[in-house]
Amino acid sequence: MTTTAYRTCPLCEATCGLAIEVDGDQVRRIRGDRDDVFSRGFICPKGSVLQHLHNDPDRLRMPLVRRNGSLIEATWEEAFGVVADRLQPILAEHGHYAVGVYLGNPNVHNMSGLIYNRALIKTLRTKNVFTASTIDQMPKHVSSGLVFGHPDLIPVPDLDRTDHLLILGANPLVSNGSLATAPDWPGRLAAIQERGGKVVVVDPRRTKTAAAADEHLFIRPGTDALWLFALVAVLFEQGLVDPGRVGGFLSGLDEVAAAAAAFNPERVAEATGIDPDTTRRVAAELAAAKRAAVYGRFGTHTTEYGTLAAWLVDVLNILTGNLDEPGGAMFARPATERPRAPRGFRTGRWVSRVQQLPEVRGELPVATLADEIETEGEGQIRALITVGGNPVLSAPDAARIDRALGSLEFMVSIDLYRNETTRHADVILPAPSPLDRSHYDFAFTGLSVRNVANYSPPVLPLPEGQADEWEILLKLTAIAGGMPADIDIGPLDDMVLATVVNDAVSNEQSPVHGRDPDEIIAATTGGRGPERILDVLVRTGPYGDGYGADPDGLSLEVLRDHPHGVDLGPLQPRLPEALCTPDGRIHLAPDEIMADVPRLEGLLEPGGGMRLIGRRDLRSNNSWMHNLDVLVRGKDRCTLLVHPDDADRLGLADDGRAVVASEVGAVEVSVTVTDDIMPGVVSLPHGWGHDLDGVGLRVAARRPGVNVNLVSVPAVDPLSGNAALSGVPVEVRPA
Ligand SMILES: Nc1nc2c(c(=O)[nH]1)N[C@H]1C(S)=C(S)[C@@H](COP(=O)(O)OP(=O)(O)OC[C@H]3O[C@@H](n4cnc5c(=O)[nH]c(N)nc54)[C@H](O)[C@@H]3O)O[C@H]1N2
Ligand SMILES: Nc1nc2c(c(=O)[nH]1)N[C@H]1C(S)=C(S)[C@@H](COP(=O)(O)OP(=O)(O)OC[C@H]3O[C@@H](n4cnc5c(=O)[nH]c(N)nc54)[C@H](O)[C@@H]3O)O[C@H]1N2
Ligand code: SF4
Ligand SMILES: [Mo]
Repeated sequence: MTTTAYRTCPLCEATCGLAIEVDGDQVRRIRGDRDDVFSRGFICPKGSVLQHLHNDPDRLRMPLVRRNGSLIEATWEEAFGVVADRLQPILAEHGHYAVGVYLGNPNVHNMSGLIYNRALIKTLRTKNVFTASTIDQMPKHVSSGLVFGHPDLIPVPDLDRTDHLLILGANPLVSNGSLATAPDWPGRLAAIQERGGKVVVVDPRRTKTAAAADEHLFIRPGTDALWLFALVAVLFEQGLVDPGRVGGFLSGLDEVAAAAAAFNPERVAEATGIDPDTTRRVAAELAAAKRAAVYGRFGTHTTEYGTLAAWLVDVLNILTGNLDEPGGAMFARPATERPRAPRGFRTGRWVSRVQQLPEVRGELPVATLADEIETEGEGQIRALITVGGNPVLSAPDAARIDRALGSLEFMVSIDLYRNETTRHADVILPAPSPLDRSHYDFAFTGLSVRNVANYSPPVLPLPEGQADEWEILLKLTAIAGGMPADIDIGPLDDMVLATVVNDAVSNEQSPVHGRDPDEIIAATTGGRGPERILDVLVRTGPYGDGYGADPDGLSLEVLRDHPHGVDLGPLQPRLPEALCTPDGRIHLAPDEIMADVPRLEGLLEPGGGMRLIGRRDLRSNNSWMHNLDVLVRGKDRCTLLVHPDDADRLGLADDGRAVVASEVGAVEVSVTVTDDIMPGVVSLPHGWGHDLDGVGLRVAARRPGVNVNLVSVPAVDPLSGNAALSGVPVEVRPA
């Protein structure tokens, strides 16, 4: 008998609802869920083939343990036993910092990761915590932290009500969006145009999004901060600054005006490649639009000036009166939001040992992970725990990371695969398939262009003997805390729950403030694991039932009764109440950021030479999904895009071979000559390079592609520690 299960897709930030036809333990078909309150049937090629991931014979179903150099299948008991035997002596002898942690991107798409990684890190008490955030969006957290007081107060473009959208460094028609959760970007952007609005895209490549937009401007990679500053300068110069309602709680306007004056459109033209008249017109159109939003993403953030650019996007939204207004840039209000104290935000509470790079949100830059493993001395990383990630393909100077991981005394990974990174592990603990676990988007409901809440139970039961990911994480937590490997983790999970409940009852702004924690725990549903924590978070959240306070409010039970999600309506203005700065004001000109502005002067002198940027493909997802034949078949997608003028000058031919070399490494690739890319810039996608020894990805190995991060340099944005993956200086020559 075929039944239909409803499940939010966990692969990317769009959070599409899937309708999954199941027959026994077999998935027959996956379609977009037309009744999903947010995605309304939208789906991309990846979501529709999740069953291929589920059925992939290379996906790990048993733990692997290294014996005599090879990774071989073992029981869970054996695997956890090895972890305890190897990890505990390292902790005892070398202390907490000797164990590092790397958390990959899939953790933010996973309830277990989002709740239980914290317990592991707290128990380890290591400062050597690295996540995919510092090869991605960390600059936005820093600018939001400094301007609004909390790193998660990230404004999103109100796509469904705006009349004018200026997009920089994002290609949502392919990526399906990031830091702006919206299933069906293609439909939502087309709707802006249909209602008479305008979409402008600024990108060194004519992407699918750029091609669909009303206007596309080529920009020299890495120079967004200069150009955004020029827009700010025009607004002040032309008297177009009008912050509107937020002007009542805004500081720093004069400092920004003074700083912007140095970056007028004429001065930045050569470096950015955008002529002054165009810059002035774009600024004027932005100011004139009734409801406008500026949105900057991956390409804007992953440069050495990422925080400045992230900040300037918010500055523009504020100066044009579009912050916190319908149709502008607004703040989501997720159903699991916790009350936040107005404590403000700071970074650098500790620094990395080798390069002295500041911690941000308790994390150090992935770009310095290899330094911390390879440099001897007190605090050196000797053991590493990786959870769902692949730094050997995703982090800069990948060859060095690969070497460094090979030199560790001990490594344990939780992953679906023996990938380029986990092949270095001594123990790999298999995470369940996405169809075997439940789902709720704690992270992306906070970045959503509409407030929704959507819980999905597992589509298929966890196979006999497979541990759920939260159980694996709690077991590692117990081992990190010095407990024996065979310990019952139940009581530990009860402690995790108790912490969440105690936080709620002790918070004055919580609807359960002052209530008896035991009474709350007794009334909580969901069983052990993340569900009951979700129940507490939703019920004590802004739309919750408050355990009786609002009988019509949300709870896990209500979410279970709504398999297509609960629509909580369009975004609402949230300022000044939501601000977390100690003085309750928006800090338009934070000291840390103003002190970084002079560094931009160095960017005004355009250096010669070629610049390397990345690109995404609809059928890829970072370094994974390349093992699914349905997604990778067809022509090679890991090719170097080169402009015809550059091809002529450099002696490169379409379909010919080229070498791309940087300070740290070189790769050889096939060339695609196209005028979709601007002169002086070449593009290569990331996540490829599956031809390394010991990788258990047989389909991917047949079309390995090359690892672009063998060429990416480990330079960082100093304020956020984020890697400068976009605009890498390279030399390109015929192979
Ligand atoms: N299909 C698919 N979807 C994905 C992913 C995937 O791998 N495949 N990955 C997911 C993840 S983890 C993320 S973070 C999101 C990212 O999603 P997006 O933020 O949309 O990122 P990209 O698609 O990489 O688009 C970045 C754009 O920036 C441009 N660019 C490069 N340098 C510069 C610059 O200096 N200035 C400007 N203005 N533009 C520049 C590039 O040409 C590119 O078009 O995508 C997610 N969705
Ligand atoms: N040059 C360049 N480099 C980039 C980028 C770029 O555009 N250009 N993009 C960057 C970005 S935005 C990101 S987010 C990073 C991503 O970098 P990472 O997070 O390091 O790598 P991913 O490819 O996302 O990790 C995929 C691994 O997670 C595993 N996995 C999937 N689901 C689960 C799960 O539920 N549990 C567990 N335990 N494991 C799971 C998969 O099996 C796979 O092996 O790469 C960055 N690197
Ligand atoms: S757009 Fe993202 S969330 Fe939607 S189906 Fe595709 S991968 Fe899944
Ligand atoms: Mo990402």
